Formats: sequence, C-alpha cells, structure tokens
Amino acid sequence: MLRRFLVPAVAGLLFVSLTVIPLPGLATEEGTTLLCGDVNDDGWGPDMADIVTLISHLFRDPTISVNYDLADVDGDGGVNIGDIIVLVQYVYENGPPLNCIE
Ligand SMILES: [Ca+2]
Ligand SMILES: [Ca+2]
Repeated sequence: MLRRFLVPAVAGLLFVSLTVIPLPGLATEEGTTLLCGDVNDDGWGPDMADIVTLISHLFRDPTISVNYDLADVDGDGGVNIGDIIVLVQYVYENGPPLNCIE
C-alpha cells in the first residue's frame, strides 16, 4: 500500500526541478550552520535530493546516511514518514516552516 503511494510520488519528484529554499540555520559549536531539512547533510536544501534520501533511507536501505537531527523536520523527536510528508509540503507546496529541534 505504502509503495503504491511512494513510487509514483518519487517518480513525480524526479521530474520536478530542484528547488533550494534558504532557511534559518542551526548554529553548531564549531560555528558552522546546519540547515533544517538538509537530510543528506550536503549543505544544500532542503530540496528533492533530501526527500529522496529520506525515502530511500526509511523504505529501501537503512544504511544510506541521514542526519537525524536535520531529518526530524516536524520536531517530534523521531524520523519517519511524517517527516517526508512535511518536507514534500515545504519544498513543493509552500508548506509551513520546518521545525528541527535546536
Ligand atoms: Ca541537502
Ligand atoms: Ca519527526
């Protein structure tokens, strides 16, 4: 059931251009800035690559590297399908602000 939803959703996302939306970052002790929603921790996004990384991590291959602090975009303390939904809404539907725990 879940795959019926996710496979078309991921396929559809692959045809949408990359969108990079600047966010207020999370400051670290080293003085660098982390971006809430930058799931793949590449310093960009959140964008389609972060969404695909999170979907792949949760439903295909848990060994795919994910920054859990930046992936918990709804701030509930866990990383799950709810975070995917919030990320998709934020990136593609002008959804509410992301809420990573600082
Ligand atoms: Ca990223
Ligand atoms: Ca969460």
